[in-house]
Amino acid sequence: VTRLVLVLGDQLTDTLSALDAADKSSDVVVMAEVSEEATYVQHHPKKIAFIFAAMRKFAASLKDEGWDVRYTRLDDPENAGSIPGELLRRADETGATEVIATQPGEWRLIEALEDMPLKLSMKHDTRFVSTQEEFETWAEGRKALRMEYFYRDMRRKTGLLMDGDQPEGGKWNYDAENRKPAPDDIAFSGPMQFTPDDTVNAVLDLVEARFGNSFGTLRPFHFGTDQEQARRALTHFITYALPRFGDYQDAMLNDNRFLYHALISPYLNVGLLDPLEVCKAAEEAYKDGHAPLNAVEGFIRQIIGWREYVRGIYFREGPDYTRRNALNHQRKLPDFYWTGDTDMNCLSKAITQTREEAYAHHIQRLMVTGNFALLAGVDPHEVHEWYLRVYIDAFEWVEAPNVVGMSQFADGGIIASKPYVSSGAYINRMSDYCKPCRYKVQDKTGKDACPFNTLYWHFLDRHADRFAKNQRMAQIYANWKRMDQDRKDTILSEAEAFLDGLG
Ligand code: FAD
Ligand code: DLZ
Ligand code: SF4
Repeated sequence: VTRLVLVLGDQLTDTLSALDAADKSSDVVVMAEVSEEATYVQHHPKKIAFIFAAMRKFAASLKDEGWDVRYTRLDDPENAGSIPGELLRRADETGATEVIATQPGEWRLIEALEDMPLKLSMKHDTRFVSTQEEFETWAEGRKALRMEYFYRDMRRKTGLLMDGDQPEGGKWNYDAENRKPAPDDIAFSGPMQFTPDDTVNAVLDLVEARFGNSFGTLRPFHFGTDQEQARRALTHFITYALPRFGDYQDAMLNDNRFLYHALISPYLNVGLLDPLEVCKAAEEAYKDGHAPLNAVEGFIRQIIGWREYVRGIYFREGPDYTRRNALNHQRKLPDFYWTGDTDMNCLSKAITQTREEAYAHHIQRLMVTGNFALLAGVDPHEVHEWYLRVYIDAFEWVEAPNVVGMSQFADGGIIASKPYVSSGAYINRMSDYCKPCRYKVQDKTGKDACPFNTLYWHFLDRHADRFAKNQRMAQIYANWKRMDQDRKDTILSEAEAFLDGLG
């Protein structure tokens, strides 16, 4: 009997568990470009184009391998408009009554599949280093779920950068060596770019016609869209950027959008690159003497540490995670998140770049757009939707813990042990954004004062009940306490006036 094998737009891996469990000679692969997935949030057009183009190429490669693939294009007149709708249509067409699927990376879609009137065989997603079971075992009974300890277990499990049972170089984590401010000269021309081929061009036309009015610039489009291109992008990064990735991981520059970052998260997240393959290639560069330990350890930590850890948290915390709001923040997301139209240069630069590239690196996301939203008290659900929409690598399992947990502290401190907030001084130290800014980062009050400076204290003051007891924030609260009352009043009233101006 024929069964349907579902392959989603972020499951483009030939060793996918659903494909492994299927029989090429009798089962039918179902892939579909559907409006429900393309519009449940209004994604950046580059993100939709990337996924559709990669889906089309992956479907073609499955056909070449002998699979019977039923692929539905967005503009197909028969298109049922949703993943369950397409599965039901294909079930009618083939007589199948059973669907084999790999667990989707979002609760919404897991629930939609479970609600279908077809027998469902849901397989674990095996494209990760850790299993959910392993994560739950690790988390069980712990007071705090700190990434660092989970990461060490993943190092032991994979053997990456291990010297027997000890970490290579004697330390698990070289983060302290990864915080250099941006240098004047960046000796990396940026991530590998690919010229659109016929498949990509056809998708670009479709996306322009259907989603051209969404936030985000579609062309030029340079992302790779198949496994071979993704691997070339990885090799390019390892050869030219990895050696300096560690040093400048947290730096930001007006005139350089990528610094030494890999831009491989889109490829990893849709399955064109395998996390272990990526880490082994980086480890090899260390063993060959091509890249130093702080760079390679920092890079591997992001992938087998953070990436695996946030996934564990997403599935452990359940479907209501994106509605958490521990700090009770209610402000609407300021309009300038959609236009970049603000005098705050750091925000304007990060948002404009996001609109044009569908990409910003970690510190821009955390310490510029995320930091501002948190200081200003924006509703974390609105912040979550913004991130899910605008970044090419945004899928809920990875986006939500980073935004709701790490960046907005809306989960009450499951991921972050203290809120990621800073005044303008941090941004000034790590970037050259402040030089051309209309605000003065050195001014703490007054009409030219950097808004981050007043908002920082406003945040700490309004949440003192929660954070003043936090050991890691004691020094900051002691400074606030020592400040004379007039100065405090000025700071707080200027912050209020600024917030009122946000609407
Ligand atoms: P590099 O800096 O070169 O890092 C290498 C790889 O490490 C990345 O490709 C990524 O796979 C992994 N990685 C690094 N940090 C993280 C992290 N915190 N969580 C998970 N993986 C990580 N990453 C996403 O993949 N999707 C998201 O939607 C996403 N949203 C984010 C939202 C916020 C507020 C923050 C602070 C971070 C978010 N991240 C997200 C993590 C990180 O910013 C991106 O993975 C990274 O910027 C991708 O660019 P890169 O490939 O150049 O990364
Ligand atoms: C993000 C996305 C988009 C834009 N479009 C599709 C689509 O048309 N068909 C599809 O199978 N998947 C798409 N995806 C990816 C899914 O939204 C993703 O699988 C879920 O959000 C779970 O991570
Ligand atoms: Fe951003 Fe303040 Fe620096 Fe301007 S002065 S770029 S607002 S941190």
